[in-house]
Amino acid sequence: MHENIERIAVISDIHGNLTALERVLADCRARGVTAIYNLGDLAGKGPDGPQVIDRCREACDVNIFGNWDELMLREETQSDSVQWHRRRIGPERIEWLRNLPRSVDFRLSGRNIRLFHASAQGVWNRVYPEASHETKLAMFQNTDLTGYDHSEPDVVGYGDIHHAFITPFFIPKNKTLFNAGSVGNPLDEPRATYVLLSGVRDSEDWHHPFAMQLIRLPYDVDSVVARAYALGVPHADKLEIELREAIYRGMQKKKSGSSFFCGWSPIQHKKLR
Ligand SMILES: [Mn+2]
Repeated sequence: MHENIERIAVISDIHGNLTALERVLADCRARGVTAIYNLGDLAGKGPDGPQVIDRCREACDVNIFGNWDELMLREETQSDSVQWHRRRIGPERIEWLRNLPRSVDFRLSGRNIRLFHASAQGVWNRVYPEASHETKLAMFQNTDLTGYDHSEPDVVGYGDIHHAFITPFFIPKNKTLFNAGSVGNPLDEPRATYVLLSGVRDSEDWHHPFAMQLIRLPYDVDSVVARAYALGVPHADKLEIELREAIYRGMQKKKSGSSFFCGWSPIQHKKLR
């Protein structure tokens, strides 16, 4: 066992779910996590945006700007739902969101690691798990969003799609793309999800230990759903199905009465996550 191993939690897409965030932070403490990187979308959708922002400011070493963070900046938005979340967050937190970094780079066991919200092209450029190899390779390029100060990364991590994966490429074999999933609004399975990286910080040596791990945590969904209805969160009924069943709201179809039907199709995930 190398003595300088750091454990870095990569979390994303908390979306106002403080209960799920606290579950993840407790797990980080239990695992001896040494740094937490948050890839954005702190508020929106869930009930506790202000509390989540305040908690992340204190608990996360880095917070990165996501597409919902960009929505929170829009004073003139026509969306009642976005306005509801903006009002709750208030101007001081909105200014803090505005100034968050768009991308971050660091070294771990000889690898260049890069983290951003959605892609190297921008917070509204979404890359799905079934995207082409060419699209996935573009995630490793230096762009205006990532800046040009660092060499191109070996490992890229992102959030945005609420669907976790870790994919070491076949060609080129020294690249790995991963998605941290979503802490507070997971749409792959209804558990708070994050990725844990471990390795030696600032090391240039590829032979140092390196690991990537996907972590899924059950949490108290009932209390979050109850709070969403009590506060009058917009589209609380759709949020409930997302939290309980990991079915994205754009894919929920109402049948007779209150039962819902889901068909999974990549063509359908076009709306805001
Ligand atoms: Mn999101």
